[in-house]
Amino acid sequence: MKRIKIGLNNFKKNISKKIKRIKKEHLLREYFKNNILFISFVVTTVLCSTLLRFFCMNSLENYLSWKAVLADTIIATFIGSFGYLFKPKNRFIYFLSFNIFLSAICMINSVYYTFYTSFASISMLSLTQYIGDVGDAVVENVLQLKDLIYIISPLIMIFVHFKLKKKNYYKKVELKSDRKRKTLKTLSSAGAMLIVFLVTLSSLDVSRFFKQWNKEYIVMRFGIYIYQLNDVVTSVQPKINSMFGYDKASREVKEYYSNIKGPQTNEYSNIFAGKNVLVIHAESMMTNAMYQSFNENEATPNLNKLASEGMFFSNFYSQVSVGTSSDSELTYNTSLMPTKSGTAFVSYSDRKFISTPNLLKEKGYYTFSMHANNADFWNRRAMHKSLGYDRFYSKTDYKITKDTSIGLGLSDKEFFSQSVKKLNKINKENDNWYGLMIMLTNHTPFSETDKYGEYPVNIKETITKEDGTTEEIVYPYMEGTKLGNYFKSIHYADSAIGQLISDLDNEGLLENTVLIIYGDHDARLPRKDYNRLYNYDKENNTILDESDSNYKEYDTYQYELGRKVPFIIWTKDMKDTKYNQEITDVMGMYDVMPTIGNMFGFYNKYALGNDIFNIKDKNIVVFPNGNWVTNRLYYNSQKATYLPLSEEPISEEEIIKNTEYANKILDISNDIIVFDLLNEDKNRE
Ligand code: GP9
Ligand code: MN
Repeated sequence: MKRIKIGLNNFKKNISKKIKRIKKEHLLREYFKNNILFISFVVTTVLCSTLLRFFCMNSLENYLSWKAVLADTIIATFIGSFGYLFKPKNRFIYFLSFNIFLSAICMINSVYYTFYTSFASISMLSLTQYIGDVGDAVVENVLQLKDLIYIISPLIMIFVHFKLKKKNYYKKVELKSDRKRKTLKTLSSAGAMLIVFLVTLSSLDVSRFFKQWNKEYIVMRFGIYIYQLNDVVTSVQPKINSMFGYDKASREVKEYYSNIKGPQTNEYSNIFAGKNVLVIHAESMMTNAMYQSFNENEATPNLNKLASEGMFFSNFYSQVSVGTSSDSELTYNTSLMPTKSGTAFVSYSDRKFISTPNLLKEKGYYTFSMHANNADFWNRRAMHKSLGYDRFYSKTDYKITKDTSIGLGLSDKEFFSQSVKKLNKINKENDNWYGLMIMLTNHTPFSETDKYGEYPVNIKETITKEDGTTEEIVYPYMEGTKLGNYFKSIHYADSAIGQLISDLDNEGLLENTVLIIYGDHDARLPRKDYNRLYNYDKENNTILDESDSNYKEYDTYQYELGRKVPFIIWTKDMKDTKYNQEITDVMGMYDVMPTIGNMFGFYNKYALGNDIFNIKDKNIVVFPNGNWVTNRLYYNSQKATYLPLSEEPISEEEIIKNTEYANKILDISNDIIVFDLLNEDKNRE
C-alpha cells in the first residue's frame, strides 16, 4: 500500500513538473512570438559587436568573451526597451535607426582597426591635425569586405519587418500591448543583467576601464558599445574641466612664473651640445634591483656597469599617477606633473607642450620614438606628435612573431635589434637625432619565466662532508615568488640593454651619442616578498620571526622609499672623467628636463623641476598624491606623518612650507595642462 502511495506521489510530481515546463515553454514561445522585432534588434546588435571582435582580435577567447556578449546584450536590451514606448507600427523605425547607428559604430571601428590596429576614439576626430590620417585610413580600407559585413544587421531588420508586416503582425501585437509595462519589464531585465555583469568584474577590469589606455582589453571585456560610450565621456570630460576657472588659473600661473629666474649656468652647461641622444625608457626598472645578487650573480650587471662608468643618480624617483608609463613619459619630457584626474596622455593630448623633443627640433634635431606595442596604448599615437616626435615607430613597424614575443608583445632583445637597424638609417640621414626607445618585456606580471633565460633566485651552498666529498644544497629562497620572478625578468631586460649597447657600438652609433636611461616607475611588488628577501630563514624555508634579532622590518616607509628607479647618463668616453660620478641628492623625473637641458643647451621656463647640479641638496621631489621627499625627510601627506632621513632636527615650519610648495606645484601643473596655458595662440586675447 505504502509503495503504491509513493508511486502515485512521484507520478503527480512528474506530471506537475511537465505541466510547469509546458507552461514555461508556452510562455517563452508567446514571448518570442510577440517580441520578434525587439529580439531581432538585440541579436543583430550583439552579432555586429561579436563579428567586430572576431575580425579584429582573431582569437576564440576574445570574440566569444561572455563578458563582452553580456555587455552588448545589456546595451541592446536597454536601448531596445524604449522601443516599446512607441506604437507597434512605429517601432520598426526606432529599432532600425539605432540598428544603423550601432552597425555604423562597428563598421567605423572595423576600418579604423585595420589601419591602426586599435579602436576608434572621437577625441581623434576633434584633433583637426589628425583628420587627414583618419581620412586616409577610410579611403585605403573602404573596399574591404569585412568592413561591409555590418550592413547585414539592418538588412536582417528590414527583412524581419517585411515578413512581420505580411503576417499582419503589427496589428496583432497592437491589441495586446501595454507599452509602459513592457518598457519597464524590459528595462528591469537589462538592470538584472547589469548587476550580474558588475558583480563579475575584476579590479583589473575596473581600473583599465577608467584609464582607457588598453582599448583592446576594454572591447574584449565590455564590448564595443560600452567602449565607445566610455570613449565619448573620456573625450568630453577635459572640455568640461577646462570650461570653468580659466581666469583664476591663468592669473596664478602667470604670477608663479614671474618669480622664476632665467636659465642658470654651471660646469655642466653645454657639455653635450650637438651630440645625438638615445633615451631608454626602462619598463618597471627599479634601483634596488641594481644592488641585488643571487649566488654572486648580479641581477643587473649591464646597468651596474653603465652606472659605474657614467653619471648615476641613485636617489631618483619617478612621479607617476594612474597614467604609469605615460605619466613618466610626460614628466620626463615636459617637467610637468601628471594631471589630477584622468591622464594627460589620454585626455589632454591636444594641448601645447614645451618638451625636450620640441626644443631639440628647434636646434635642428630629427626626433623619433620607438615602441613595439600598439600605437594607441596610452594614446601615444596622438601624444607623441604633441610631444614633438617627428616619427613614432610602433607595432606595425616591427616584425613580430610568436617566437619573438614575451608578455605584452615583442621581446626587448628583438625590439632593440630591429630598432638598431632603423637607427642606423636615421643616423645616416640626419646630422643630429634624438630618439626614445620604450621597453616592454619587464612588465607585470613577470610570469613567463621560461622565456627570460636562466637566472636562479635561490641560494646554492656547497658543503664538504666528513669523508671529503662535496655536496650542493639548494635553498628555494625567492623561487616561485613574484619578486623572485621580477628579478628573473629584470635580468632579462638588463641583458637586452647589454646587447643593445654592444650592437650600437659595433655599428659605430655610440661615438657621438649620449645614452640616457630611466626606470619609468616601480614594479608594484608585494611588500611581503621584500620581507622574505631580507628575512629568509633558509633552514626552515620560511621568514624569520619578527622577534628574531636578525629580523629587518621592511615597513611601509621603506617600501615607499624603495620605489626609486635608476637614472643614468652615459657616454662611451665618460669613464674616469670628472663626470663619472654617483649623485646621491634626491631627484625626481621632473628634474630631468632642466638638468639635461643645461647639458644640451636648451631651456624651458615652465619646467617645474630643477637642474640638480644647481639645486643640489636643497631639492624636493613632489609626488602626484601630495607626498614629498627631500634629503632630510620623507613626508606622507595622507597620513600627515614623516620619516627623518638625516640626523638634523625637523621643524614643523619646514613641513608646512614644503607641503604648501608641493600643493602649489601640483596646482600649477594641472592648470597648465587642463587650461592649455602654454598655447600662445589661445591665450593671446
Ligand atoms: C604599454 C606599456 C606599459 O605600451 O608602456 O604601460 P604601463 O602598464 O607600464 O603603464
Ligand atoms: Mn610602465
